[in-house]
Amino acid sequence: MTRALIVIDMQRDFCPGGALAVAGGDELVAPINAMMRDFDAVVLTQDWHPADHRSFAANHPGTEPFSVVQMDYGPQVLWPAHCVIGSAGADFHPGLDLSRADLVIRKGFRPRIDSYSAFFDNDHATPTGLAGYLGERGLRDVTFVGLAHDFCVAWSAIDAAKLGFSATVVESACRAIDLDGSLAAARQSMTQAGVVLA
Ligand code: VGL
Ligand code: ZN
Repeated sequence: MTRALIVIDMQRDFCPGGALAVAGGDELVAPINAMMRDFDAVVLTQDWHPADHRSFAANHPGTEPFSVVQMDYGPQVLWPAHCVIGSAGADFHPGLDLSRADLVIRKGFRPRIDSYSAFFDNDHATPTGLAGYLGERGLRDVTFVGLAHDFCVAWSAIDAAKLGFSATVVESACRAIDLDGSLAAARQSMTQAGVVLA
């Protein structure tokens, strides 16, 4: 038991028609379902925000979505409200095969801090518990797919590599938001961190 597939944020709000839609996000459902068979374990992440979350532009009067503000943990992009706890938009895409998922990691539920990575909040310090889970199960080789390539997938893969996991991103099974060159920057950061881009 060594290889885990980590499926990042395959939720309605990140797919076409959703509140923070990533172009082509729904195209990933079938290939990701097919990939699940090839791994010893499957973990899903679920972006899961309270309505008053500080990553939402609506909670910073006078700001627009996709602008950047300074938070005490660093710069933060302000997003349209998305993946609100209990809303339909927070559900997984209805086509995603949930039967193979051993674990669902929810993230972003603390109102004052965002959490792109499956491993840590955006302070890079508050853990989600995923590293402990993978470690206890002996899953040292982790492959990332899902949404969005340049935010939650990239931050997760970089943290995995920094934590000593063997980390791969299957780029054909990811789609990007691509805000001001964020995909190119994310790919460079991933490569620098030792993430394999497959
Ligand atoms: C994500 C922005 C805000 C992601 C989540 O899944 O990449 N991006 N929340
Ligand atoms: Zn979010």
